[in-house]
Amino acid sequence: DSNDITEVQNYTDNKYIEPNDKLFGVAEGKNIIKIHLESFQSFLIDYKLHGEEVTPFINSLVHDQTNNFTYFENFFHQTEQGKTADAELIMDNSLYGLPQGAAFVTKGKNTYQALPAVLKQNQGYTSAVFHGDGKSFWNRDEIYKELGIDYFFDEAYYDMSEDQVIGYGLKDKPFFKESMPILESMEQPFYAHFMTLTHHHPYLIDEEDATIAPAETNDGSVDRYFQTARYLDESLEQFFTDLKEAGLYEDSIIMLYGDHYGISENHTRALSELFGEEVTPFKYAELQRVPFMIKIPEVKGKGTIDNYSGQVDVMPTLLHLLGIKAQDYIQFGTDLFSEKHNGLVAFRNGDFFTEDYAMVKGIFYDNHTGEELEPTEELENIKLKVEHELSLSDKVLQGDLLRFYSPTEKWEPVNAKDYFYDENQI
Ligand code: GP9
Ligand code: MN
Repeated sequence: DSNDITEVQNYTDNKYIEPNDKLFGVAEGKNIIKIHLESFQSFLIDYKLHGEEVTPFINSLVHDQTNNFTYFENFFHQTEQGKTADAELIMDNSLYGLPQGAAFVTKGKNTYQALPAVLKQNQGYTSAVFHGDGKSFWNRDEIYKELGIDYFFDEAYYDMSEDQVIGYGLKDKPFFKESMPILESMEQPFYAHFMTLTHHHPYLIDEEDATIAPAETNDGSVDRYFQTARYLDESLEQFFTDLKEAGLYEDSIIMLYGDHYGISENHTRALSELFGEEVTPFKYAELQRVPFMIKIPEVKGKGTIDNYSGQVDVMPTLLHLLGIKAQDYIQFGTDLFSEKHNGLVAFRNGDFFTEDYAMVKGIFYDNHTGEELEPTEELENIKLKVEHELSLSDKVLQGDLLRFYSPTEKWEPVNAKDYFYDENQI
């Protein structure tokens, strides 16, 4: 009830961290292009297989300062069973996913105050999701309406001929190619989310699309993981070229993120072989880093930033870049660019990382040496804080508490009935 939302609001209000003055509002009204790198883990960056870079284009975004990207090297995914859907939920709401199942499915009719709606109401943004799969996967065609997403371009908008499809759906290269004319016709400013698919378990790839040899661990999906990552990298390069040609590159915020791990804990034998060291539970937890990269128009890239952070931090960061105070909204994350950014990264199972410590499967570690630590009061307190924060986020979803919250005086609750994805939308 409304007491619960007050408890949550007090918590998030207290956790709120002031923006970095130099960046607050710098990107007001700019187009936002958000690119989902399916199953992409940070260890791929700069990784060399057979002496070759696997993802040379993404590496160049990280290292070539003239690209003006900022790369967060200690950014973690925070997803659970909802996988892609959890990543979407977390990043567009700054809430955690649920401990079991996918909130996208079980809480698909809740009230949300999600980024697409916030951007529309504050600065007149049009929002769209592009994805070469069926619209009902993860219940997207229902929950997107509650999130206030204006357009959803699913497989019905693409040429799904046999040679263009593999695994779950449309291959990434035709996906980006065919998305361009739709993007160009969109009303600006837009918030456009591109969700890739080819680099997805079990990492199937047609011979003509494979430009790097597989790894040689004898674990087929691990071996192919590098080939589909390369294909994704190439598709991204092509997309950036097309964005530049269309005049949509320079003046847009461009954001790339990995949604969750691609190699599960069932494959630690192969991973240990690849890394030449035993992939212990602590090491496996360290591998839950996914990339987060952002380019902001007219702002020089800051290179690589080592702040500990997670997907929950993305929405407050974007709000602040656009000049919207995140404090007005229920947000569990904090602005990545804030000098006092909160570096406690909570995982859905209660484990965590901080700059100095980690808890993995309930055991504490020194994050610098990887050595196990005896429990101390400090560590137990961090653990309790994480539990508390997750439980408050759960209350929001379980009790549908945003029904009782109005972020600003002008806020208009989203009405799912105003959204249609079934007809020809453009
Ligand atoms: C399906 C795609 C994959 O549309 O988003 O979801 P995942 O299996 O990664 O959660
Ligand atoms: Mn996914």
